[in-house]
Amino acid sequence: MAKTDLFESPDYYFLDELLTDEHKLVRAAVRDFVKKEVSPIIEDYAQRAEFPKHLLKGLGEIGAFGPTIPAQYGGGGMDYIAYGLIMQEVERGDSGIRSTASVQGSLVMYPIYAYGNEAQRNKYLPKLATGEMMGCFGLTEPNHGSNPSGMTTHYKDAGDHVILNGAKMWISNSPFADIAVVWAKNEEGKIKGLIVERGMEGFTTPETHNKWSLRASATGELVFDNVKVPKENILPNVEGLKGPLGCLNQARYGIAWGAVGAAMDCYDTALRYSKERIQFDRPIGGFQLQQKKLAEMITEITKAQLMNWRLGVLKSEDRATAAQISMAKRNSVETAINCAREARQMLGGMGITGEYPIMRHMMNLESVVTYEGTHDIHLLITGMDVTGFNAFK
Ligand code: TGC
Ligand code: FAD
Repeated sequence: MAKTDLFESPDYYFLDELLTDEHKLVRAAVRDFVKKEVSPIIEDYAQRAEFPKHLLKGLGEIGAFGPTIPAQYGGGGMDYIAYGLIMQEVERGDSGIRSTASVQGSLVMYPIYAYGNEAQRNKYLPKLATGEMMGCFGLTEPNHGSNPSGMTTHYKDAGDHVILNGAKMWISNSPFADIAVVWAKNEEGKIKGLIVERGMEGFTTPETHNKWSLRASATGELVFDNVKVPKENILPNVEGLKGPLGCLNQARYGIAWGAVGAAMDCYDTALRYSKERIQFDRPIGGFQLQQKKLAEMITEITKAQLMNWRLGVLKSEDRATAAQISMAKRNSVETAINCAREARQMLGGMGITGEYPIMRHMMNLESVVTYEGTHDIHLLITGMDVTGFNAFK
């Protein structure tokens, strides 16, 4: 049954005063889209473990694909606060839908824009911006997750094309993507990015089933069995791990905002419930233990909102460091998971049902805390940044 979305956005420190009119307009359009198109249907799609493909066109229309890519390539040409707000609002609806937008904008459009040539930009970016063409990003392999530098997917020169072999796993959007930005080693062992197109012989994308998390997002593998990739599909302007990691900076930034959106939804749901649910002849919001949960949630959400806003300013000025982005991604996801767990308890038995969004957010966030660098990896990045000692090697 379609659900009515009663969300009211928490803004305890009047952060709206820091936003421009344009930021507020962008946010309003996305919030409206989520209330009308995502919230009413997302629970059913998640229960059925199905990605709501019909949302792609609308996501393109609200500017969720490539908000910071210049308008001449079909992107939104917006700043990073606008990008963050879009991700916040989309993930308020569902982390899986935000995943699709993150992958498309930050992990497919960004590398084509930043590392591609003009022909590649013109061929792919406008269609990716509207959602007419969808992409995915292949970095992780069965034996190389946190340590992508060990990847074994590789290609060999064969004249006007290369021959690609290997496999990627845990790839968001892979089952329906038209193209994949794939990171693979050349004959010198250097990591390069290639655009692999659906239909190329030897390229398959089996879907991954039985997920308890991100059920409304399609995840799969990328398998390359002697795939002939034209040389014109190799991204010319980057080499080495800094290529994919540069894309991850963009996506991790979006997740920092997105996860706070999920936290805001959990808080808002629990706050409303606490005022309506009567036990011992009074609303449960009147009990100190429930107030403690709500007070701690809004405190942590407000801290994360402030961190995101400041990071957005630094990012728009091109001053945000990768380590600052890691800190925000890690902090926001932790905040969101803790809010989801507390909010779930506040709803008692109702908290485990699909009548409310909390359990879905909670399960989704178990992926969000793992992908784009695990909680541990981001902690070690902060540790390395502050001490100067590398704990990875
Ligand atoms: P390391 O030796 O430190 O660095 C290798 C080269 O990369 C440069 N670099 C960066 N460049 C840009 N941005 C960053 N964040 C960078 N971090 C490092 C570095 O300067 C060096 O450049 P150069 O020129 O000297 O070669 O690399 P390492 O092998 O020790 O690994 C470091 C580590 C562990 C931090 C990194 O590999 C890592 O972040 N691992 C986590 C892997 C990860 O996040 N995977 C994500 C896969 S994609 C995904 O999950 C999508 S989910 C999408 C969704 O559905 O929303
Ligand atoms: P591992 O690297 O095997 O880690 C296992 C555990 O060991 C973790 O707790 C980790 O923190 C810990 N660990 C590892 N190294 C260290 C260390 N040095 N010190 C301390 N602890 C350590 N990847 C893509 O390329 N594209 C995608 O679109 C994509 N989408 C995804 C969607 C979903 C739903 C999921 C779940 C994953 C997705 N991923 C994607 C993969 C994701 O990025 C990886 O799962 C993640 O990087 C972790 O790799 P791993 O699962 O192999 O875990």
